[in-house]
Amino acid sequence: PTLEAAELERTFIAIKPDGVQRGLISEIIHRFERKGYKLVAIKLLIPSKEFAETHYDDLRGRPFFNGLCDFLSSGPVVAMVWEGQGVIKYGRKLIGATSPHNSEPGTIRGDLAISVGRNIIHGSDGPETAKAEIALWFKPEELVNYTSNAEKWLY
Ligand code: FUP
Repeated sequence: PTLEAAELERTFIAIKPDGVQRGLISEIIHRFERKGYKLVAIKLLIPSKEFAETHYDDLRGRPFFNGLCDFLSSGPVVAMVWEGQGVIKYGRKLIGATSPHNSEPGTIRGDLAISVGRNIIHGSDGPETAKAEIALWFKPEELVNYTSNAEKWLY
């Protein structure tokens, strides 16, 4: 694909409060960075409970919904947008299965987490979700346009 086309793929990634409090921010960012993806937005914030409920809107009605939203709003979250060829699907691969019981060693959850309710990271599960989550968490002007020198080797 052309550089222009490749640039269009973006995903929303969040390091949840357990990941932040366990000191795993740099470890997680490192894994996306060294793969070759490009960070285009990042901020630290404590989401409100209501915001967490909006983020997880599709899980409303599930038995773990309330606890999940309490957890996401319990402390600082690192919200990010990562860009690159195939970043949505491959980002999920880097993250690993939802339950750390099933996630393979070598994945973020497989290497760093043990419980589904404390699985340290979120990643958009498809193009539509990615678009909606980026729009929910970031204002358009918070997405930074820049060229990284590494791109000429990766695209
Ligand atoms: P994922 O996309 O991998 O984050 O997984 P889901 O969207 O299915 O679930 C969102 C979050 O709900 C998970 F990260 C953890 C939580 N969850 C539970 O606590 N219990 C469950 O049985 C399933 C999900």
